[in-house]
Amino acid sequence: MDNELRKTLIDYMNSLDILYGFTECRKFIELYDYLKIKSDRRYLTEFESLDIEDRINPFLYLENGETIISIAVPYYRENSSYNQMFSKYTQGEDYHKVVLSYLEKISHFIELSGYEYRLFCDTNNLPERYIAYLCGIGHIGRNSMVYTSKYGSYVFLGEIITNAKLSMKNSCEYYEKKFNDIGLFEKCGICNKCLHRCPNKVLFDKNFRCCVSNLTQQKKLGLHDIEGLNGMIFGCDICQDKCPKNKNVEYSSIDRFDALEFIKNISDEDIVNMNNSFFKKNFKKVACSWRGKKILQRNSLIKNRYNKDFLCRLSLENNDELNNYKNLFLDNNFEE
Ligand code: B12
Ligand code: SF4
Ligand code: SF4
Repeated sequence: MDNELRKTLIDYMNSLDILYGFTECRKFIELYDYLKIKSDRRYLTEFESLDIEDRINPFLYLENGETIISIAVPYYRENSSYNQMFSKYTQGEDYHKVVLSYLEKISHFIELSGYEYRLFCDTNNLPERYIAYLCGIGHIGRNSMVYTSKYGSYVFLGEIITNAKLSMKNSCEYYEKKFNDIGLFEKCGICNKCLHRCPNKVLFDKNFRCCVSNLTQQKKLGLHDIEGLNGMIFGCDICQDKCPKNKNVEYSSIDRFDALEFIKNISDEDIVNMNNSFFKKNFKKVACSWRGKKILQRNSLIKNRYNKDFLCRLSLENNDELNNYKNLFLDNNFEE
């Protein structure tokens, strides 16, 4: 074990308002059956790889990996819930950039010590929540979120895989047990609030294809999905906001996550009518732009599907897809 580097990293990470932990780099074999069952039941969202090896094998990312460092970056700011149509995580600066900037600062010390490393946040197939849990960052709730005791579940996750030895090794039995323990949801106790408050009742069998967050990000929606958006433009926070474990948690000290001015005041009409330059100037800074302008406009239109005045005011001549939705909603067959 490189104790000196470990100490340097711990000292440095303690100076940042984030949480962190270390686990050995290994194949997460204990996840195989869980992921296979999900795949067989066709419960995978389009954001998950069909290749299980890709999801459980960190050596595909760094062949000689020894350690994974997981970090949890808190994002809940006092003004995070400004705009109820957008999930809290999309109202400030794009978290991919923010988390990456922390990972880069931390990995600087690894580089100085002559080791190799790879950085990840979200845009990878590794099980980031499971890794955070193994690193001791927190527990996993019945809503599948990683909960920290300081910031609740309002944290983003990021990882560094390195060939520096910074963590202890454990047996297969240890990991089997760690994985099976998740399913006991000991920290949740008898609570099952999130299961019942989830608008689409996703959490009973964890088919996240019907999750509002997933639906708002779909390029194509079926008619039956329209109600499933639950009036949201992007993301969903209900299972976190209703959770008692998120009461009285600390706010994040990272002001980069403050809700941006444009999103605080934007109206549904502004969204449907926005042009490319408005989208690029504003939405490109936040995390809900990655699927493009059209899905935000469509979701805003769907939110207002029973508001005939709103629909009639819109001029969507140059946009066939939105126009089709508008005509569908104005059709008498589409009544509340
Ligand atoms: C695909 C994806 C989604 C999909 C599917 C979500 C899902 N729950 O699977 C959709 C689009 C719906 C989604 C939504 C959201 N997401 Co998302 N998403 C991902 C992504 C890219 C992959 C997740 C994945 O592999 N899911 C598949 C399942 C199998 O894995 P899992 O949830 O990690 O589950 C593990 C444990 O929870 C545990 N487990 C759970 N239940 C049980 C039950 C039993 C019996 C057992 C034994 C184990 C067990 O085992 C699993 C093993 O990996 C990750 C980034 C990444 N690479 O990990 C981000 C990630 C999970 N998302 C994140 C966030 C913030 C969200 C949202 C809150 C965004 C929002 N506000 O709208 C919601 C939350 C919805 C929810 N309640 O989970 C964060 C989570 C941070 C945290 N504190 O947990 C991540 C880690 C991104 C990041 N880098 O910060 N997301
Ligand atoms: S994010 Fe919303 S739709 Fe998805 S599981 Fe949580 S409450 Fe349900
Ligand atoms: S609402 Fe209750 S069951 Fe759901 S994650 Fe929070 S404590 Fe657990």
